[in-house]
Amino acid sequence: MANPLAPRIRLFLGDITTLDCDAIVTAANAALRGGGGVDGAVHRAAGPDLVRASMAQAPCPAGEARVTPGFRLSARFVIHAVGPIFRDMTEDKKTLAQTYESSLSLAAQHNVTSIAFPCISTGVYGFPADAACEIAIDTVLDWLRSNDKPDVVTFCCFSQQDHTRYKKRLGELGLAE
Ligand code: AR6
Repeated sequence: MANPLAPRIRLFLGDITTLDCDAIVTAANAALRGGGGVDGAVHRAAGPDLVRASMAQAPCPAGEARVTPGFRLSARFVIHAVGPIFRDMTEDKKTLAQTYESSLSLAAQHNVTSIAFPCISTGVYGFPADAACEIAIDTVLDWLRSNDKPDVVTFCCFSQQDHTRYKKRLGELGLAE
């Protein structure tokens, strides 16, 4: 059965920096100084102004997010979201959900129309991918049920495995494309 939120959810496989979204989220560290993984790709694509703008807003504890311009990216904004370094499922689940909520809240404050999320914390931060997928989708859906902005949320998966995982979960919720 189709989910009424279906028009507001997209799934993409590939590099988040290529997306034509109003805001893209990067999986940052607390110092907001750039790094590897998706953060490395975002900083390379945005150019050196990004690290100056992000570090000026550090530190950013896990569960929180900060916003900067997108500089050379086509995205108007980059949202620097710091997920938990995985240690304990009960605690870190809450922090990961807060990371998504903080990003969505900042996006709404900036009237963002479309936003793309990578799979936060599932790379070097080691969060188990199945649980992270469930938290990401559930938190975004909860937000969209009670907020008009952002209009559209894209889950950006970089691996085929993540894409399959998200597609399955979204399909179970009547949200597959
Ligand atoms: N586009 C979309 N997703 C990507 C891309 C890309 N270009 N490149 C990698 N991913 P990670 P974390 C996926 O390690 O676990 C950085 O050094 C990747 O496949 O980037 O939150 C930061 O500065 C994975 O699914 O982020 C922090 O120090 C997901 O992005 C630390 O890593 C997240 O993996 C944050 O660790």
